[in-house]
Amino acid sequence: AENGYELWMRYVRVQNPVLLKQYQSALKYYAIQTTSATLSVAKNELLKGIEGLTGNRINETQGTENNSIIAGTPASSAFIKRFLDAGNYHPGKEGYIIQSEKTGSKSRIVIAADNDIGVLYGVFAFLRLLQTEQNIHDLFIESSPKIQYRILNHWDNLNRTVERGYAGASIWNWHTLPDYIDQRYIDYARANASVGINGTVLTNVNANSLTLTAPYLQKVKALADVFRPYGIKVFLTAKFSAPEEIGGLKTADPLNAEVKNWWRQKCNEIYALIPDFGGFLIKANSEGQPGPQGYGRTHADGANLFADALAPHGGIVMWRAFVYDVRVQNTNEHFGEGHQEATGNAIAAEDRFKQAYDEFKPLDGKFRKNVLLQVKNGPIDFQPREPFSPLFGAMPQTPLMMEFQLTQEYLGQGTHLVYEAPLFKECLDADTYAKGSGSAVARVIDGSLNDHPVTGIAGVANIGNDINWTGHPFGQANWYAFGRLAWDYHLSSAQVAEEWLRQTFSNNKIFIAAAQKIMLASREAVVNYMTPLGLHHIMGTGHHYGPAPWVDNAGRADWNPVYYHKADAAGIGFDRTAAGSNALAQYQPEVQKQWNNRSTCDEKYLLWFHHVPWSFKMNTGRSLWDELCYKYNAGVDSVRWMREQWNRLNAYVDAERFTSIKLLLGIQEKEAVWWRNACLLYFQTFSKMAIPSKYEQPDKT
Ligand code: GCW
Repeated sequence: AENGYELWMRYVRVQNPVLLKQYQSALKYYAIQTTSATLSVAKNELLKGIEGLTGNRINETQGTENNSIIAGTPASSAFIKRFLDAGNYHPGKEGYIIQSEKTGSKSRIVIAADNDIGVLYGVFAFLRLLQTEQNIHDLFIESSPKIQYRILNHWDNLNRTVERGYAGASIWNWHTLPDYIDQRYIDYARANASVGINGTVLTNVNANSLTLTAPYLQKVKALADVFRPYGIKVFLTAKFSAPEEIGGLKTADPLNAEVKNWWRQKCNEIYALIPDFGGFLIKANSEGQPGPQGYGRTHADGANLFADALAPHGGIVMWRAFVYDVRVQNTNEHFGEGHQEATGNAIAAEDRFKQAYDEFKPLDGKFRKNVLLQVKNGPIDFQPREPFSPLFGAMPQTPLMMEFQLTQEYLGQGTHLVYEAPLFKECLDADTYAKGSGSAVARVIDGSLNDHPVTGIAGVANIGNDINWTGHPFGQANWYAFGRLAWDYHLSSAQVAEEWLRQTFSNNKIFIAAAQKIMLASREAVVNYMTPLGLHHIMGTGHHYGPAPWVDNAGRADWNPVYYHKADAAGIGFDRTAAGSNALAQYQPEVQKQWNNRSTCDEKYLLWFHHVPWSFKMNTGRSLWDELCYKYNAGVDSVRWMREQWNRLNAYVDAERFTSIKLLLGIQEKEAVWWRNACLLYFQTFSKMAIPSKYEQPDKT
């Protein structure tokens, strides 16, 4: 039975008879010199893929036979060297070329790269063509990634719980490592390489110092050895207080000589085991994590401590910008493994929206060259819709990394079908105006706007040890889309969805058209039934599941939903104009202009920036209250529509996955109704207006 384990690498026989014939006759021989571990996994993948897709067990040729596929680098193959020289091609560090090549009566397919990893990426790209049933005559494809570090962040704890994970336990079995290598580790590496992901942070940002002790470093080494052939570097999270916790020092002050030396030694130890270790991801002075501020130092002092220790080995520091309310942190030091939300000591924080900018903007230019500042896409926390973080337009001297969240913490977790590519693209395409119009967030991230040579993008993984890896079968699409967009953010959401569907389920046109529509509608649906018109952070506190706009005692002012929606008799929304928190001032003037007037502000973001009267007239002519009712109902209607559409597709999908998705959509509909009813009934206690009779009337139970 199909249980989803194979992800998008199923390699089942091509259904289209014309294409099957074409593939079978074009792919008779192969020539790949396996001069490295990477080239040998490339060869194995190619043969496995072709055999599954075409039924051909193709033969090796030393020469350049008709109907052969020739793959390699100038170093591994004289043919490839001539080919690249003749065309004056330079695929680059990780790029590849796939080309149909005809000499006399011979017709061949060439996969050429400058480096071995480019060959592997080329092989996966070629298999994608077959899996998605593309014509392979007259190929001419050149591709290379736009962003250098394309990384998954696992929020996995050493005890195998996964913070905000909804797909089972951690796939890293620390208990049986380093001696036992689970096949899953290899398939994980294959899946990542197939979409160009080239790094993985194995451990939670709420870090555990034990990770950096000798026994754990042996386990990390074992994983690094598995991943290396697939071009994947391993990274770890470093706990700031590790020198005290595991090093026996009295301090972790980043300017202390012993502390500096401790980290230098620690890096030497790591690199002796893992020569291509990627570096550290660090969460400091945020939500109770220790950091430089605890020693009277700045984030730059902290990041540079690690940067200096890693620099001799070529490693990088990814320093997170997700910080808020340092004043609260010292009272709540019990974050960490198992992460519990703090209680008590609510401090009336001012606008949390502003904090990352307030703390980091003054440090622009103060970081070492191998530090990247990792910024969440929005200013608060992975909500269904956020405006882009103002930091993207404000730190020209610092390479900024994007942090997206694949795991659906605020998007229905493991039960809702939400395809996130439109969310990612909305942020990447947004114009920061940092250097006038055309300064898209994507150009900040890819380094082109401010000429940064080191660039990166991260996705918080949605992977666990569930058979299908991601819990919800459609969660796989978010992993896939992250990789594809990290490689090339110009791909459209529709195109990525189609590719994924064809490989994961079926090339049937009726199926693809319907399932793609479901995917493309799903993000706006979740915005509408959870947080329409710019509402945000009104979910249940702690677990973050389900609606709880009424909560006002979450332990910290800035965890309370009421702090974000500010509903009262006059209206609803957070005034972030100059009359309010003035968070808008953190954006470039052109962006401020788009959002600072409630009559012209894009209604998607309206309640992010304005406290708006209930009777305010919206673009549709409806009052704000009516529009809110309309949007919540539209969200519910979309899920009902998604469900109906899916139910018609049983003929095209295997029973196991069809049924699982069908049942999950049933839950999603129930919960969309729950969100709508809870939110409208609660907000109604302020608006005192009736829910217009044209809408379904909420059941008050
Ligand atoms: O999204 C929030 C989560 C925390 C998480 C934190 C962070 C890892 O609720 O569980 O901790 O952000 O990104 O650091």
